[in-house]
Amino acid sequence: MSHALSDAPASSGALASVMTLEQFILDRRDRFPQSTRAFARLLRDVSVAAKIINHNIRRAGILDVMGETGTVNVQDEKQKKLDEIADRELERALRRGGECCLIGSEEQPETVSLSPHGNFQERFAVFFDPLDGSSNTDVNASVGTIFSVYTLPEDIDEEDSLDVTLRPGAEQVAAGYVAYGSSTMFVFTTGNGVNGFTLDPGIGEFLLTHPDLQIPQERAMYSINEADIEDFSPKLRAFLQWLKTKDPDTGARIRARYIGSFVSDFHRNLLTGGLYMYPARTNYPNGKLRLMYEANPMAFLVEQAGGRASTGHQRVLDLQPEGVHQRTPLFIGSAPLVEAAEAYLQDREEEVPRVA
Ligand code: AHM
Ligand code: MG
Repeated sequence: MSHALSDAPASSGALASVMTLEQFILDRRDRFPQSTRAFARLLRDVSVAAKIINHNIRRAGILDVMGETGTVNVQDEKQKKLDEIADRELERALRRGGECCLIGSEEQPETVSLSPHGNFQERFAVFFDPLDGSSNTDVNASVGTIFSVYTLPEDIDEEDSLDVTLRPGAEQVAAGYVAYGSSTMFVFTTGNGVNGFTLDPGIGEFLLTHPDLQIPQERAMYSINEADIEDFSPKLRAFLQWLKTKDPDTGARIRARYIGSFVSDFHRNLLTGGLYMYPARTNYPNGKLRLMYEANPMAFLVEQAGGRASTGHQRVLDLQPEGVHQRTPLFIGSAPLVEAAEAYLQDREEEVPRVA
């Protein structure tokens, strides 16, 4: 895979030719649907929060920030100290920036209204999962931050703000994630392709390393928690069986990878090709992942990278949200694999595309 950065050590002169995230945002501002100063600042604010969260994660083993806080979030999940730190840093960065008027976070029961204090034409709502896969932090596995950005109409007032911000994912103006893995990456879209930046810890800047990302269409990887197979529908089980069948001509077979950290699983599949699934299960008819700050932003990204995202029955980005913490089944990744899953779930097996 060829990326913009050469093998040169991070501190060498080779960096002079590499674009930082900040330069990229300024240079490409005219190509963003929202070409305003506020939008550029908003992206900058999220990236600054990402650096602070990264700093805390990298030092988690030495600071007292591992483990649980003793509280649960609105979804009855035990909160980790790092969840709280990430949530606080994102909210703080967006408040300080002054261009965001509403946030919705996995860690907060309701959307929170912020008073924008900048003199900007546009106002934004940002939905985020501050630290996705946080149960992985105690075992030193990778985690991520996911964010989704909408523009708000100028004339909304406090009472109707919640309803107007719950818009289908197709109306997002930007979305992205930060993967805190063996390196830290900031990957985002503004509806004009997907670009990935890697944090150079030496200079504290995100550098463009993965320009114009496109998801390979091969069936390289599949990711699902197969321990739940007894709770899956017979159609889904039949699909999984198809997925694991060797290619009759080449003998090639798919590999399974499941970290249990959506950002990490998604990021790997984006680079290698593959399919991530969190389906409906017997006791969870809507699966586990949340629409507004997990499924929607990743669906926007994957479509921009030439992939597909589906509930198994419809395009994720067309769902009309009913609540900020609403869940949805999710099949996301290389388009032919998602189409194959849809064909099985909708009893159209004869339409399953051939996937090399
Ligand atoms: P979280 O947002 O509370 O961390 O939950 C979402 C995570 C995903 O990152 C991951 O893919 C999934 O939950 C794993 O769930 P399971 O353990 O059921 O496979
Ligand atoms: Mg999550």
